[in-house]
Amino acid sequence: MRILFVHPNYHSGGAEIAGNWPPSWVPYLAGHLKKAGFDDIHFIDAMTLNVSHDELRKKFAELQPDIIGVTSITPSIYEAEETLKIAKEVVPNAVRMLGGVHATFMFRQVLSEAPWVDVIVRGEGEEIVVELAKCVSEGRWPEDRASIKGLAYHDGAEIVATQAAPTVKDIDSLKPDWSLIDWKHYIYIPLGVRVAIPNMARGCPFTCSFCSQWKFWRDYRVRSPKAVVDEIEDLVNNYDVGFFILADEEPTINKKKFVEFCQEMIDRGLNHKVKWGINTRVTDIYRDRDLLKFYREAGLVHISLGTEAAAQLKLDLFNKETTVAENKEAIRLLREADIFTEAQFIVGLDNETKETLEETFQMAWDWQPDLANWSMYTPWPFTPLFQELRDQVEVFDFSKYNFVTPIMKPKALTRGELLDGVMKNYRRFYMRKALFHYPWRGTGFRRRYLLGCLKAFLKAGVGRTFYDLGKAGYWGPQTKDTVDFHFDETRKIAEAQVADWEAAADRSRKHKERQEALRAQMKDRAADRNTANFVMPADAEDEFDLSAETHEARSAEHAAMACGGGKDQMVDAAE
Ligand code: B12
Ligand code: SF4
Repeated sequence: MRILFVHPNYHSGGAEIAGNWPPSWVPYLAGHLKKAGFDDIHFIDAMTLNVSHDELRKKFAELQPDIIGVTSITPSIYEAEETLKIAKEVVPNAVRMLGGVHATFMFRQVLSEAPWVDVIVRGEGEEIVVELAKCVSEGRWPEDRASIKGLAYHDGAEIVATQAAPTVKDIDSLKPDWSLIDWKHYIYIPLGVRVAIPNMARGCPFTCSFCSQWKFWRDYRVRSPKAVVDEIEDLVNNYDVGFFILADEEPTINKKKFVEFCQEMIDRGLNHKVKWGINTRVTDIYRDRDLLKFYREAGLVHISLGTEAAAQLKLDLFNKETTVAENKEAIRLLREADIFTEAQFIVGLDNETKETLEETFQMAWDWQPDLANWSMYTPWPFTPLFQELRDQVEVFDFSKYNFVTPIMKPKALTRGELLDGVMKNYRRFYMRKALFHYPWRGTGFRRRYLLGCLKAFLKAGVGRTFYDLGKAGYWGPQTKDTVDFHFDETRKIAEAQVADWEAAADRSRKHKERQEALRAQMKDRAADRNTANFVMPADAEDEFDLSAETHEARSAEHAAMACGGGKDQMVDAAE
């Protein structure tokens, strides 16, 4: 049976300016499928190779797959739908399957607007896709689809979802197959070497209100550091990979495992063959201040920090549990350890003004990270912050939900002014860095890396792909009043399907609410007992139950608090 995966051809001139990146979802799914005996797997990276719809038609006809699987993040959803529409035209008998975060939470809207999608795989795909492939290959599709957890599909006129599948509990069963990647295309521009995105841990115990990732992955799980280093050894020795980033939301949460991972990289001499980067939280840098040089020795050269917002007000709104002062200190510590820092700011909320944008610039310059990013706040419809702000959201054209287009309009600024303010920050920051810092910082690796980053920026700037500026018609401050983001105003919002999707943090919160309600009740009862007519109610015992569910919630709360306590994290509890 032949399976074809397609990464949709969507571009938005943000993170991709640093090079072409191989999509990890394909090796991770393919690894599981191959273990189950499905080895006729093909992959088209329509994004990297800029494959047109006509070319896709040809390739589909040539390959004649039995199943076509496409991924979807929010901004790529329409292109993903379009890709499967082409599949319906060209290979109508292939099962058309869609996965990824957007389809997971917005399956009703997606299946309504793209009825040619046969099935949506919700959440982590490895185990579900194997069940699905077996069902198809044994001729049980679609009759038996209701027995597979984690699917959504049309059943006649209705859209139905089967029970949510559990997360991949045996996380060490992940054995990605990177052989499907055509490596010559994937070069990290700053270093001019091949790049990969392995995944060590899944999930995040924090609950930042703007973020969709903690909810998507649900439970925090980390792979055995040795197994991840085996994977990296394979990437380095067999595919000549010279740089990687961990796909993880926050790989340092579990300090013990992260240290083991670094030690293993050093013990196998991989630190001299490959350099790497991570995204992580400021609090972990703080916590690990004495280990940063050791991390650097293990090859960790680049850390992107979710400093998020300059003003403490925003950090609180985002539920970040960090302070502005900690952000500055974290960057200083990283500089001291010779690790490149990238500070990320989120801008573009309702209360953004010229002054607050200026503040983020001043803050960035004061902190002196090597790189700074200003991302537009993007209201993923399945996040808590969206629920709070939904009355202010006017644009539901998801293709523009990409961190670079101003989706929200601040009260005091037009969208053009917001974009212009952000560009002003970029221009000032990188001009000064280019003139006064990058060429003069050190002589070896550091200088080469910084100049490489500058090269990537210049390449995107000259090609006007950076921030989609070409598409929006932004050519500098003089065009701020004429920029056009081409929002498709016919697109409307639909409810996200999050009710059946409980993350550990949700369970923990519910448990806390129950406990508080219980305490309040006990207080009331105590007050009642002091009155003459008190009678013990028949259901009193139930209210004090210590059922399995309560117990599970308690453990979840413990784990979440242990990892998510900001400065007070207990490092080993997440194991
Ligand atoms: C690496 C990365 C990139 C890389 C590489 C992207 C690529 N080619 O794959 C680069 C730097 C290019 C990039 C660019 C962008 N990214 Co990005 N990226 C990530 C990051 C850090 C890791 C993604 C990853 O590899 N995860 C590991 C794999 C294994 O997980 P996965 O892709 O989710 O796949 C699993 C499941 O979703 C499911 N699944 C997924 N697809 C399918 C398909 C089928 C058929 C099935 C059955 C299952 C399935 O099964 C997989 C295995 O369990 C994530 C954050 C994160 N930690 O996940 C952000 C993230 C995905 N990016 C995001 C965004 C917005 C972007 C950009 C728009 C930003 C920009 N303007 O530059 C672009 C869009 C590029 C594009 N066209 O895809 C957002 C998406 C949010 C959302 N709600 O949609 C994320 C979540 C970051 C965030 N903070 O919110 N990104
Ligand atoms: S730390 Fe916050 S922003 Fe980062 S993945 Fe976790 S919840 Fe999302």
